[in-house]
Amino acid sequence: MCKGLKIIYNMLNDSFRILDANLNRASEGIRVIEDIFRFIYEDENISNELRLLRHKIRKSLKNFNEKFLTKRSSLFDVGLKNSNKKEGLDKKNNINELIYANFKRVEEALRCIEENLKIEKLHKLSKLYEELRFDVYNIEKEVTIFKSLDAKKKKITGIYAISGEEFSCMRDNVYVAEEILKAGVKVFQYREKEKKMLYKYEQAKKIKALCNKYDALFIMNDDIDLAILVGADGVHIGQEDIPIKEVRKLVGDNMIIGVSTHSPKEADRAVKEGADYIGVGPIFKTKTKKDVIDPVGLKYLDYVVKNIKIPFVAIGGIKEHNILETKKRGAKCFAMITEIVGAKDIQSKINKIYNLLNETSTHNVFY
Ligand code: 3NM
Repeated sequence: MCKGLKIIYNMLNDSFRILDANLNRASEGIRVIEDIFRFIYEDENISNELRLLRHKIRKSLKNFNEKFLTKRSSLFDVGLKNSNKKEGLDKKNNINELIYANFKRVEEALRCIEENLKIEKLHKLSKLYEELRFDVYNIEKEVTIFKSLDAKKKKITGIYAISGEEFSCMRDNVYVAEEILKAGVKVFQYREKEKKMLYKYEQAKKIKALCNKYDALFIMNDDIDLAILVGADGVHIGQEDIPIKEVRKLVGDNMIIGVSTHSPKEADRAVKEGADYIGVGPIFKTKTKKDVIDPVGLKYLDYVVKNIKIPFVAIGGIKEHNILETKKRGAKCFAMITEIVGAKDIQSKINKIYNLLNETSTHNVFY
């Protein structure tokens, strides 16, 4: 068909060419995000939600497939010329940009379908597309929360420092925290069991600001109210604290939740209940925790390395002289109180530990 005839032919034809283009646009856009969550983040929930949505979209208009194909006219698409002209403008620099752009593409496509179905008097289908568009808005929010938690979880590596003013050789927690952060530690947990609330609140606020300055995570032990007040990145709870799902209700979607565990059963339960990471200990003997059980040793760590798929932190009696034993067994994150806060020169203690960890790695995995 010559070009002139083609134009007239298309003008005489309804919205089916638009519907066809946007159907492809929507499902291809979903596929891009779906594959990122399937193959990069390996997240079963989000990739499956996207897969189901893609199928729903394809299925909803499948009766029109033949009509779509007869109206398709890709070679005469004036948009293709324009798209080829703006070479470079469509660059994506990272996965986040790719995800963002494709969500917008999908939302726009669904709106186009919704509006054009109205012209075709397919009102029921149009309503369905409105619903699908809202489903996408919702998945987009889930994805944003997922990425924010994922970025936090990725920082659970190397040294995980915990406060303990009574072991800090008369130094205040805020001073100790800054020494730790200056040395490059990326996770700091504020843990003070005996201190008054106001004292903890004041210190936590200052240390949270320091964590922001040094780009580190600030985790609050036990006190969910303080965690919320100071805008902590996470909260860490024990076996006898309120259940994870209730904590989640209080702290919202954006905080990671860590749970102390001491046995395979506790680890499995914490994962099932939605913990973002677990503490695994006590690996060695420790006097720091008042109500702590006898060391569970490296055997429990072996179980976790083999069976637990969320980040975990080895804890309890970890020192410069025994940290490599835990590392050899597969731990990647090491929590310490006394070894660090009790060191005369905190920065040099941390440097020595990082050197040890890095010397025994094929590349610098730790700061
Ligand atoms: N939790 P240190 S052991 C806070 O096994 C804490 O869950 C533990 O202190 C657990 O590094 C522990 O001084 C104390 O031994 C860790």
